[in-house]
Amino acid sequence: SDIGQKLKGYDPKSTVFYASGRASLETSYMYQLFARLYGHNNLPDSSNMCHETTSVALPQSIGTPVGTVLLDDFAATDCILSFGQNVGTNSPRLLHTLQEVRERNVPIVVFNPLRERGWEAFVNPQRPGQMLTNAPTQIATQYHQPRAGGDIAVMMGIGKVLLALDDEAKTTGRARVLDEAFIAEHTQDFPAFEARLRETGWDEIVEASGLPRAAMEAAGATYAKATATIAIYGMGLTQHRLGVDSVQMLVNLLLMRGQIGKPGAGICPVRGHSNVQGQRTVGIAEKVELVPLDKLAELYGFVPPREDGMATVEACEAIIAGEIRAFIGLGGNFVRAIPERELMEAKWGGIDLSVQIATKLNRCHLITGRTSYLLPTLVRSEIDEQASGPQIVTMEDSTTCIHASRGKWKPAAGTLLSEPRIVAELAKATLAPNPKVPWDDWVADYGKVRDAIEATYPDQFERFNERLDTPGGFPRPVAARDRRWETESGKANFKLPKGLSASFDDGRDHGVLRLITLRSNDQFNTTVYGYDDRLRGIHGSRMIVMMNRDDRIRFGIAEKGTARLTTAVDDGVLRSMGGFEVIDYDIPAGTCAAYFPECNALLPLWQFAEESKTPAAKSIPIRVAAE
Ligand SMILES: Nc1nc2c(c(=O)[nH]1)N[C@H]1C(S)=C(S)[C@@H](COP(=O)(O)OP(=O)(O)OC[C@H]3O[C@@H](n4cnc5c(=O)[nH]c(N)nc54)[C@H](O)[C@@H]3O)O[C@H]1N2
Ligand SMILES: Nc1nc2c(c(=O)[nH]1)N[C@H]1C(S)=C(S)[C@@H](COP(=O)(O)OP(=O)(O)OC[C@H]3O[C@@H](n4cnc5c(=O)[nH]c(N)nc54)[C@H](O)[C@@H]3O)O[C@H]1N2
Ligand SMILES: [Mo]
Repeated sequence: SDIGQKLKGYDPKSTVFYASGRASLETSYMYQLFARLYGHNNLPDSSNMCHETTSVALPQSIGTPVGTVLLDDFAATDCILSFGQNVGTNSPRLLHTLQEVRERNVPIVVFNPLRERGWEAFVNPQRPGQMLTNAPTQIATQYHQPRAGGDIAVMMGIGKVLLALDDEAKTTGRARVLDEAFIAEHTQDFPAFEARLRETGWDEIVEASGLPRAAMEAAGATYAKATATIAIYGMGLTQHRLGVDSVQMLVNLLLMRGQIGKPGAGICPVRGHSNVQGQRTVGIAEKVELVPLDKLAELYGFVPPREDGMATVEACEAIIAGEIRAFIGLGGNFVRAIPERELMEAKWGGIDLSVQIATKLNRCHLITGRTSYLLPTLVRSEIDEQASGPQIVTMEDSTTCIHASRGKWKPAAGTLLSEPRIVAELAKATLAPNPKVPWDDWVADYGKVRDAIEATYPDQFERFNERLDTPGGFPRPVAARDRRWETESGKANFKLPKGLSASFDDGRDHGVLRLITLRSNDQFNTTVYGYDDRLRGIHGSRMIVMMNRDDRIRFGIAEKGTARLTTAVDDGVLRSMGGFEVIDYDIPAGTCAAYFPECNALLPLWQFAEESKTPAAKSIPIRVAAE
């Protein structure tokens, strides 16, 4: 109630309600409604730092903010292309699916600057036979190592290869490589895209991609033979200056061959948090166009705020400017996950009220506002007992399937409140009573929240409560899957990339490297469990820079020597960290890699993807000096 008292005293627009991607659909729905009843759309979430690029790119291209692939499609595919995703470390369950795909001898073509072990060989711990013989499944059948931010060029190269093979097929009368019928019926702007492919020279492509032409020819030839192709991608595409263009280029490649909206094919962004996609689906979004505000107004009898709220980068800017009075974090570790760590930590004290709803202590909880609350909550595996009995919560996965989850364990403490309960109590303490918003009934029976979600999104959540127990979850409808394109043109759009390099413009300054920040298997985002990166063979420390040997020698650093990294931008701010051990790694010259979140002090807040504002964490311009 103290929190409610304080919130009542602020201008709602000077407060921020952050969400990490874990809260259930039920909690998320209640949380966004709380924010709007209170009077703002400042609902940044972790996806602003993650797949926001996807949420901007895909609607322009194919009219949906989410991927089009279902798990079943993997059983029907005969080719997989993967860009900028590290399956072994970050999505080991998908590795099991890929193992099955490989057992059908399907080619998997991987593009990643680093040689990631998880893509190379996999021994399935759930298959005792394989553990005994120790004969790993080879996952990637082709492995190409472009420079960081080189993917647009790579995909231009592959597109050129497809055109050349198609020209050849036309003259020899062999089967066409392009799906002409699909292009004519379903797409727009192919001629402009084709012209761009033809006029872009191989020299530029080789230079910007960091790959030899033969690599793109090999990948293109494999893709040209396939009948059903899935394109997988992760942070290696989304976290770049031209991240949106990179994702759209991948869609272009699929459209050329009609690979969207048929079994075994499609675009597959691999998400991180368990419900990060679902939170968006039920209204945690700062952009009002993504939210059915009229429906909320009608259901709950209020006037929702109509102007866009702050996403993560804008929230950081406002905190730096001292404009934010209160910050509520529904999970997550905001201060550690965002760029510009030094300045953000220093400015956090200017926030009057800081509230964290969390299952685990994290560093963010030690950095406090003038008044701070840490509200511990149940974790999903714990039994959530409410007035109507034990409760179920739901989530949406990367393939738009809705899953139910029931807690199994006795809660860590009898006094722990559930997330929906905490959100309801905060809302009740802050807002004037509104008989149309039955917070207590919702908490007593989460099924009633699901009814409210269904009432708000009738097309998406038809018969929500009835379908909870569908094995494998039930899919939300995605129009592009049925080749319905909810774009302005009513077609799928070929989009022209703004440049060949997705990274910053380095003006060919060979003193500046592109620093990729990435994860190890022994961490979940900002929670670091241990200092071993088993899959990369790195042990005992995370203050490591993985560097090409020639670069290391060029910078005069001894083998396993120490170095200082300094961000190479002229904005008057010194961002510099020492004490990194430099190790020789299989990575292209000009690109190096180190761990997130340790390196976030090096990432300028204004270095983000155009349009989506996803921080460009996959190429920080840095200079390296021996220490
Ligand atoms: N164990 C574990 N699992 C996790 C997480 C975790 O922290 N730990 N985090 C979760 C979350 S929130 C997310 S979003 C996902 C993230 O999963 P991923 O999308 O796999 O993210 P990253 O580990 O950041 O690494 C991306 C990969 O892209 C490569 N890469 C970097 N730059 C480029 C580039 O320019 N081009 C190409 N082609 N590749 C590039 C890197 O070498 C790396 O292998 O994982 C989720 N799963
Ligand atoms: N440099 C750099 N920066 C990055 C990235 C990068 O690759 N490089 N990746 C970005 C990405 S992809 C992401 S998603 C963000 C991650 O940003 P966040 O989502 O903010 O960070 P997490 O570490 O996932 O948050 C974990 C905390 O959430 C709480 N928590 C866990 N489960 C629950 C739950 O069920 N309920 C509640 N209430 N709390 C819970 C715990 O207290 C835990 O400490 O970081 C981004 N930042
Ligand atoms: Mo993420």
